[in-house]
Order: sequence, then C-alpha cells, then structure tokens
Amino acid sequence: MAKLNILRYPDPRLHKVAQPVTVFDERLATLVADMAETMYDAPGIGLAATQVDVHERVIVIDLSETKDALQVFINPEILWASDERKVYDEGCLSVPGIYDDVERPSKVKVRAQDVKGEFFEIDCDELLAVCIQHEMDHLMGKVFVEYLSPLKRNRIKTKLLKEERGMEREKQLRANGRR
Ligand code: QAP
Ligand code: CO
Repeated sequence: MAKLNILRYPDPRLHKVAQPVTVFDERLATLVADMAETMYDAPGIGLAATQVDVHERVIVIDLSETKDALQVFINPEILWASDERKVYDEGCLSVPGIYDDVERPSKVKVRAQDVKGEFFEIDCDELLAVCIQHEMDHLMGKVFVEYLSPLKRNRIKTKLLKEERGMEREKQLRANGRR
C-alpha cells in the first residue's frame, strides 16, 4: 500500500480527461487500494484518479463515519439525472480549505464496474449524489471551482498559489536545516 500525492488546484494536470479502464488486473486493484489509503489519510470522502495524476476512470468514495464502507466506481456513467436540483457546500482535496455552493441534480442513477469488472447500477441521492457527480467531473478534467464566478475562482487560485509558495519555502528550509 502507498499513499499517493494529491494534485492541488490550479495544477493543469487536473484538467486532463481520464480514459476508460480496459484491463481489470492486479495493477488496477493496487491503484484502488492506494487511492483509498490516500483518501482515508487526508481525510476525505471521495477521490478521483485524476487527483493523483492517473488519468483513468477510477473513483473511490466512503461516506461512512467508521471509514469501512469503501465504494469503488470504475468507468462510471450517469444513466439518469433528476430535474430537481440541490445546492451543496462542496469542498475538494485538490482545493484544500475552500468550500462553496454548487448546484447539481439532487438524484442520479449511475452504472459502473467494480474492481473485478462486474457491472452494477446504483441510485444515488443525498451526499452520495453530490459526491459521485463531483468525482465524475474530475474524470472530465473539471474542478468544482469552475462552477463559481471568475472572480471567486481567481481569488481561490491566488490564495492556493500563495500557500504553495509558502510550502515550497518551508520544504527548502527543512532541506537546508534552516540555514
Ligand atoms: C468531494 O471532498 C465531495 O478543503 C470529496 O481542507 C464534495 O473529500 C464530496 C477535504 C462535496 C461530497 C460533497 C477538503 C479535506 C476533503 C478540504 C473531500 C480540506 C480537507 C474533501
Ligand atoms: Co474533488
């Protein structure tokens, strides 16, 4: 098992489009396990492969309090979305510390494959509906801040880049023993 590096917005690699998984092998099982470990460690409730710089249609989600209900979605497709829409205050492991309202269909029906390649369908509502749509956006290269106004998005970009520069500086200081 390995913890993977999570790309931070505005990394351009977050905008790459993921390709379908065609081979359901040990490599895929390892990717899923590593993504789950990365999500639990963060901690987060959902992670798309795009966020760890793997551009394949793989999502892990765990909405449980006890972190023992991993849901894996390979090659997910939305079969149906409700006309009814709902606003949720979303966050993202790739946009740390930022939360804002996003409006989406309140219910979706999804078809996906499990880690063995078996197809399944699931009716999603409440938080799962929000989460699966948010994660499927990642697979299309879309980050939730793209639903916000350009003004908000630019403020978020600036804030995160500033933080990143601070993190780089800390890293240098540590490497140089704070010389
Ligand atoms: C996506 O989000 C999501 O800012 C998953 O500092 C979004 O796991 C699911 C997180 C909306 C449902 C509704 C965010 C952790 C985790 C942060 C996450 C942070 C630390 C976000
Ligand atoms: Co996200």
